[in-house]
Amino acid sequence: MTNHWVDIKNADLVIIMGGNAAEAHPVGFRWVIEAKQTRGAKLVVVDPRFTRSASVADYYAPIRSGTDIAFLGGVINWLIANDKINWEYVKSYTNAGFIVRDDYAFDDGLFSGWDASNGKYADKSSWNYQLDENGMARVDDTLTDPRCVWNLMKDHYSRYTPDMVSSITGTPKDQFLKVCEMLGECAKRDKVATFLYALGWTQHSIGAQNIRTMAMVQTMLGNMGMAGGGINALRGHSNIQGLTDLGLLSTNLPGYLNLPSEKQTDYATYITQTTPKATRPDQMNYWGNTPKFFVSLMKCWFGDNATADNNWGFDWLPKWDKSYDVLQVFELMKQGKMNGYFCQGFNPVAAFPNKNKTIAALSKLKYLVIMDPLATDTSTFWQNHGEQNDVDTASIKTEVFRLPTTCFAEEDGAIVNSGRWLQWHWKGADAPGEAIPDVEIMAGLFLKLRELYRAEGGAPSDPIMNLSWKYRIPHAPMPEELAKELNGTALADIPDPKNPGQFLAKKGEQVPGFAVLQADGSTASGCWIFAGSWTQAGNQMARRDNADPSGLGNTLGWAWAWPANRRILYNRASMDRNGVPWDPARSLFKWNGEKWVGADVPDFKIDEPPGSPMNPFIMQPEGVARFFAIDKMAEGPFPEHYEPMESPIGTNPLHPKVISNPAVRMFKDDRAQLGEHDKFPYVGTTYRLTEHFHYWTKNVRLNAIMQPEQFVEIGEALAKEKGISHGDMVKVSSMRGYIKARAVVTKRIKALTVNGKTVHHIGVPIHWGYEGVAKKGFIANTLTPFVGDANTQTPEFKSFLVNLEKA
Ligand SMILES: Nc1nc2c(c(=O)[nH]1)N[C@H]1C(S)=C(S)[C@@H](COP(=O)(O)OP(=O)(O)OC[C@H]3O[C@@H](n4cnc5c(=O)[nH]c(N)nc54)[C@H](O)[C@@H]3O)O[C@H]1N2
Ligand SMILES: Nc1nc2c(c(=O)[nH]1)N[C@H]1C(S)=C(S)[C@@H](COP(=O)(O)OP(=O)(O)OC[C@H]3O[C@@H](n4cnc5c(=O)[nH]c(N)nc54)[C@H](O)[C@@H]3O)O[C@H]1N2
Ligand SMILES: [Mo]
Repeated sequence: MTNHWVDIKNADLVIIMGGNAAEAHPVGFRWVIEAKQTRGAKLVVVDPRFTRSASVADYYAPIRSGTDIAFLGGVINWLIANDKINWEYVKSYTNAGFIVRDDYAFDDGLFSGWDASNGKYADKSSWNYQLDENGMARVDDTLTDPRCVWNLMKDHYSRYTPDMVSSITGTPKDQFLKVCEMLGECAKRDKVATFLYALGWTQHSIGAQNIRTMAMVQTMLGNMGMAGGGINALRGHSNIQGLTDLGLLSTNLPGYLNLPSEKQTDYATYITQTTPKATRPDQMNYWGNTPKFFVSLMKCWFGDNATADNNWGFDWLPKWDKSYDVLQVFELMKQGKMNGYFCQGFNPVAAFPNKNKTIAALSKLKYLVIMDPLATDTSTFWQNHGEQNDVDTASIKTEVFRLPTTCFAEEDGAIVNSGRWLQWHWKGADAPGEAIPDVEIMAGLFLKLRELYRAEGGAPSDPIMNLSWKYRIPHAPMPEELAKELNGTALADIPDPKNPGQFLAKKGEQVPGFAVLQADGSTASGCWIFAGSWTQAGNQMARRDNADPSGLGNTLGWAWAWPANRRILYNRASMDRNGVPWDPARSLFKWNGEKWVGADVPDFKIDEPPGSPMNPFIMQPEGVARFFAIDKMAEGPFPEHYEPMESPIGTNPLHPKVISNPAVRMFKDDRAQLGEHDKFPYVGTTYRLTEHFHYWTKNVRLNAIMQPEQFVEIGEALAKEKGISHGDMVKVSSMRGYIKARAVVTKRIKALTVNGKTVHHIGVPIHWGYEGVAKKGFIANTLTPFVGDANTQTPEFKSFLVNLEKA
């Protein structure tokens, strides 16, 4: 979230699109109700299904799954055509006026740089600004240059007319226009909208671009940096925010630093390529500090062994040749290229697409280690469970080890919530039986490996032998020790450059924040964005002061938020260039003559006076929000509507030659397993229910009683056409396999008219399987295709093709 849970109460308009917060985030959803009750905010829900969120909405519009870029691209077109823009914001704080290179082009579904022979965007250099002789981007503040971002954007989305939008999305035109009008109101300075989204947007082959399109709308309206605004990803698992913060994605290091690639063979190349240079004068360009964060990380990991002479241990880091996302890993496993797999708090048989492929892949392993408090469907994948998992046990040689772990309620620690708040918690009970914390299992494994390397040698041993391991009990590092390490310490006295003779931190002290981190090895920090969470003043995450002087809900004394305890990101953009808030009722700061003071921690130099040319989007080298995303995204600088990989219409009304996302990565066998709409005419979409949490609450009798068995939701029109009644058993099949389930015939899913054709959705909740106390069921992911978003590789769980029969 750019903002945070409580801040939702400050919105005038809440759009839930690409999520179902009432069901999946019922506790946080209270702030939506708070906004409705205390300020008369309106709630709009756009979803293929009339959900529990929709049931309390002021306005609901249906949409075909996988077509939100068409919808929001249409919103962009409508906002421009109807002049519903916060112009001063757009001109001051965005790249609207930046001039794009002459060789950038878009034609018939493809952007410039497409290499037809390789089926790739081999060269993205044209997706960039024109630079002057000093390397600064050229800008036309009047927005008249035909090559400026604004005019290219206007042109790009002019194709997204209300009729085209309705034809692609199936949203009736009047309903689409109603949402445009409600959003258009929020171009006013004192009206702010927030978008709440989750998997309904991310689980698509164009997922990341769904989110970009919304960010563009919010930027046009001037809602970024505002209390009650922003783009708000409602995260899933408890602490999944912490997972990405700590760099558990395969090409990341902690704090969103890049892991070096195999092309960056030496430190100088890596650090130069990953440290951006400002592309406009006088900008903060915060990532310019990358060397400080990187060196501090290496000092945390390798301690005294990391020195300037050995480039802080750069050679000990793995270098990636490709992304090792879970799709990639299971593909390699299926190809027999992996011996072992550690499965920690993950139930891939149930959770990952194309269950039959997952089973085939696991069957190729020599060993599988399950670290989990429970028996999962993955831990017994080798058992024949009848029709639900019809495997030949005798032919599977995989040895399975089960290591019982504790769960979060049985240990102390911090959890990072969607609003980036690190909240410390204390264990509620001791773990039963032989369960031990994950950390102890990993520590034990490390110590054993190091012992083996010590005794026997062998390459590559350096990363393990050089790791710093200074915990009081080596086989059981304490959560407190780990938390302090993530914050970081001064390894020498750190002089204060502004006050000679004084120090920002003394040797051995916890650093007060990331501004103190150094690139010369005199500081260590395990995750620079967490610096400030455990300072000399103690554990900031355990703070529980909910005083809220501004009434905006920022409660700066409650827990601690990264970065720097800031609650609303880009908050300098809540004011005009002269420091006047766009909306006095949402004022976050005042300039007191020396610095900014107020209801949040400034996302800006605290002593940079009003009127300065420094822009508020400090993480960008040009300091502004991007409508045009320079050379970053896989499929283009402007989001474009592409059909799901399995399209119910088999064409793209905008450009029939390029139907689906051309930049997706698909493995050969999986492409052969894509279905066509003549055989699989219905849109399958998967989702969760309040009564279950994924695949583990089926072990809990009460949850199992509330939602005992797999069902699928079917609209009345389709049920009638197929002669299916409420409660019948049905078979739902895709190119990957089939499931059997009970039919729930509902008014909540309506047929949509798409490109002149009737399209039906079939809703498939995801929670059952063959383990647990709930009724044994099929695994929903038997149906889903093995393809991910082109940027993130999040699987396309939300839109695929199925057929339906009475069982
Ligand atoms: N009770 C409960 N709560 C949970 C979980 C749980 O298992 N149980 N899981 C947690 C986790 S890990 C996560 S990630 C979150 C997920 O939170 P959500 O994303 O909110 O949950 P989902 O039910 O997967 O799907 C959201 C909605 O997206 C809609 N949708 C599908 N396709 C599209 C589309 O193309 N466009 C639009 N606009 N909408 C679409 C679906 O109809 C569905 O209503 O929930 C978390 N909360
Ligand atoms: N078709 C379809 N598939 C989906 C989705 C969808 O919407 N549609 N959603 C996807 C999403 S967003 C998610 S997040 C995944 C969820 O997929 P998983 O993460 O695989 O699902 P969970 O059942 O939450 O499994 C987590 C496991 O962690 C264990 N666990 C709990 N606490 C601890 C702990 O402290 N330590 C260890 N080691 N284990 C612990 C639990 O017992 C459980 O078995 O499913 C994905 N799959
Ligand atoms: Mo999730």
